[in-house]
This record gives sequence, C-alpha cells and structure tokens, in this order.
Amino acid sequence: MCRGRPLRLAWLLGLAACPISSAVAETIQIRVKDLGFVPAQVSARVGDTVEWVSRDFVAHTATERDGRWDVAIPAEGKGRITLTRAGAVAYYCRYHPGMIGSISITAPP
Ligand SMILES: [Cu+2]
Repeated sequence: MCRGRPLRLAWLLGLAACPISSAVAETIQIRVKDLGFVPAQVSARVGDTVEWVSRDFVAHTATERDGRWDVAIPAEGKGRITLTRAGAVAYYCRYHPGMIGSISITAPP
C-alpha cells in the first residue's frame, strides 16, 4: 500500500527544488527621467529582460553602440529587450546622445 510513497516523495522533492534554480530570468527596470537612465549601470544575465520605463514627456531610445539593438521608448511609455548574448554593452539615446548607460551581461551558469 505504501509502495509508491517513496517514489512520490522523491518526485515532490525534485519538483520543489526546481524553482531554486538560478536560471530563472528576471526583468530589470531602468527609469528614464530628466534625460537620464537610472541606474546608468546594471548587471544582468542572458535571458533577462531589460525594461526602460520613461517618466519624461519626450521620446527616447536605448540604442546599442554597436548597432545590435535599438529600443524605442515613447514619452511616458516603456521599451524592453530580452538579452541574448553575454558581454559588456554600452547604449545611448539617439535623440539625446548625452544619455548613456551600460549593461554587464553574464552567461547563465
Ligand atoms: Cu533621449
């Protein structure tokens, strides 16, 4: 009668251990305010999403220096990207080149 119990228990323990995995992707929010990215420097992992949330009344972009991506950030709106490769990334706003930021992206373990 109790035969299946150890197996079921192991299965439950295995299931419980899964959410502890560090491979869960996160969303990193960067505020866009007064012509600046806050924080200007963030760390992330491949698979994470970066979301820029603007409180400015003018449009901005988050444009990767090497041209790999270009995210439109509407006035008082949001723009987002999911990170697909590791490395140090510098970005800026095409409309306001003085707005700069960087993302340090590490590969998942
Ligand atoms: Cu801008």
